[in-house]
Amino acid sequence: MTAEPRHVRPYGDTSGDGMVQTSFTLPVPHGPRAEGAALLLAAKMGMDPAMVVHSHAIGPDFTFFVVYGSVTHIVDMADVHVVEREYPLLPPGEVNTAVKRLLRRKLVVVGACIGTDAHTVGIDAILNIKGFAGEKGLEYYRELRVVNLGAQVTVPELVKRARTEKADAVLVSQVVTQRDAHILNTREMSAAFREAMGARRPLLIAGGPRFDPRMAGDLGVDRVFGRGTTPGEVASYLAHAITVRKEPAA
Ligand code: B12
Repeated sequence: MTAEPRHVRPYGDTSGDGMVQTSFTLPVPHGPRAEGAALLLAAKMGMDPAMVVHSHAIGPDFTFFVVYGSVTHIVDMADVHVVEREYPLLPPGEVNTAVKRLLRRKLVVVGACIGTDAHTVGIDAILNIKGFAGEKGLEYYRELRVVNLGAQVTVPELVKRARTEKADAVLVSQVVTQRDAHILNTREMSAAFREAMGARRPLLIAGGPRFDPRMAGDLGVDRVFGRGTTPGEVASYLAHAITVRKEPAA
């Protein structure tokens, strides 16, 4: 593998030519004026030159565009700040062994979609035995006990159930992001656990396609998982997190 370059630009036809493609909708009827507006927007976004490679009407008053062009911007890799996985990916057998050794009982996971969110496919992909992307879900792990509460669970209900089940970890999914519902709901959830249980609260994990893993602190949770998360990543995180709690020196 060659060393990472310090400054990068997108690659289209030739290295560093800056070519990108983007799509958006404008509230303008389909036609030449709409295409002109799309190109003006593209120029303001730093695409120069840019061309509309596709446009079509969405009803009488809107137009959808795909615009292709070269961006003038350069990314300095020194300015990139992301959350990188700081724990190893473990196969299910090793997760089970770690849980058994550290807890001497099953680790209890309570999962739910909170608020009005009814998008259960994501949390099911992580929890259900059939799993996701070729990996089995958490229900497959012998040393994990999974309680999946499903959709539209209120925060008080979640806290109550987590207590009853003696949850070690609470996993919430938030897919709808309209009016920042995912952020507000997750903050409400973490505040409720802090108020009800203080330092004895379970691990709090939030997930969904529009979360940024860097948001964990701001949301008051221990970890945030974004789009494309696999069950193995979550199970390995659980093993890592309980190790840190039980054996801080490790
Ligand atoms: C299927 C679907 C539905 C189904 C949901 C069925 C179900 N039982 O889940 C139905 C038809 C019910 C539905 C309804 C609505 N939907 Co919808 N829906 C989708 C769709 C097409 C796919 C979502 C999906 O299943 N993805 C597949 C899963 C596997 O991916 P995922 O959710 O990202 O999950 C992964 C990761 O994010 C992560 N993850 C997710 N949760 C968690 C949790 C934890 C703890 C962890 C660790 C990881 C994790 O792991 C998963 C695996 O990698 C999306 C569009 C899209 N293509 O994404 C719209 C979409 C999410 N829906 C949308 C909307 C607007 C709605 C409605 C409001 C529409 C309406 N006006 O009625 C309603 C809302 C209903 C409600 N009360 O929530 C919007 C949301 C826009 C926004 N900014 O908020 C989207 C993006 C469509 C769009 N482009 O407009 N929807």
